[in-house]
Amino acid sequence: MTALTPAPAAVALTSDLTQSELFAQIAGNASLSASFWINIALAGVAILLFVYMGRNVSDSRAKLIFVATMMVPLVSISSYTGLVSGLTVGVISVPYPGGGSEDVLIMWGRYLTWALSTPMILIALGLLAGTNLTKLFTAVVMDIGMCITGLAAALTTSSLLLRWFWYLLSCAFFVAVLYVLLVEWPTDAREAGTAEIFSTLKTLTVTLWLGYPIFWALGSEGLAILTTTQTSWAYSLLDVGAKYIFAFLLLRWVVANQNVIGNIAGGSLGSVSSAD
Ligand code: RET
Repeated sequence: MTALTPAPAAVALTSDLTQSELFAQIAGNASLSASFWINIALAGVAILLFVYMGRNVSDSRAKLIFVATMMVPLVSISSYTGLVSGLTVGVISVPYPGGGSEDVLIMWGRYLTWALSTPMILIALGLLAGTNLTKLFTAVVMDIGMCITGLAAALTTSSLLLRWFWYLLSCAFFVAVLYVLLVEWPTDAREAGTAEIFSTLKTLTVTLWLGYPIFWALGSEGLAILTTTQTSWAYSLLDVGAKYIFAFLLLRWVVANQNVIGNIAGGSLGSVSSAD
């Protein structure tokens, strides 16, 4: 039983906390915990809803879009379980500009799991736009680059300058993703006959995704204008729109327009539809 009992929440924030102490820190902060639990609950509802919505999908491209989109709440529920259990959070000493440092709770699991969930969002969008393999590959690898360098920014403790250098590198990867989303795929979607829904999802995605680097910069891992709890809520709320609302709008359209999806030629990805 003692192994299951959390350590007292009053333990000070230091970089040598055990997993149970981290768990207790999180459990002791009702608002921070709620920012995690709300996503576990929403991801659970989304998974069940999407399985139900996809019950009659028969077109193979539509099925592939479903699988990619289903992965988003599946990764999310795993990601937030990692955060709430103290497994994927840690305390690091973030250096100050003038020397010295402050111990900050970081949610590094978020960046790690984004490297799995965001490519799924892009694969779903690319399939919807009927893009080719080159552009899909470009968007996905640039996106993974963005997440991993974002993780590096959050974990670097040796130098404040290098933390922000990682941040800039991550932004550079992000610009490539934005280019594909804003310039390449709208043209592809016009040809595929999916321009209208693509445009809605693109606007939702680009707007919400821009919030992540902004809140990183303002948050506890960046300029510390926001507290850890406020930063966590910002990410959690962005997640609600960028994952569940995005996925619902996409899948609802796919179910109703399987004939359009089935007719997408899709450049070098054309075989997706004909391989069945
Ligand atoms: C970081 C910090 C470094 C600079 C940039 C970032 C961008 C993050 C983005 C995250 C999107 C996450 C989503 C998750 C859904 O599961 C890593 C915050 C550019 C765009 C949509």
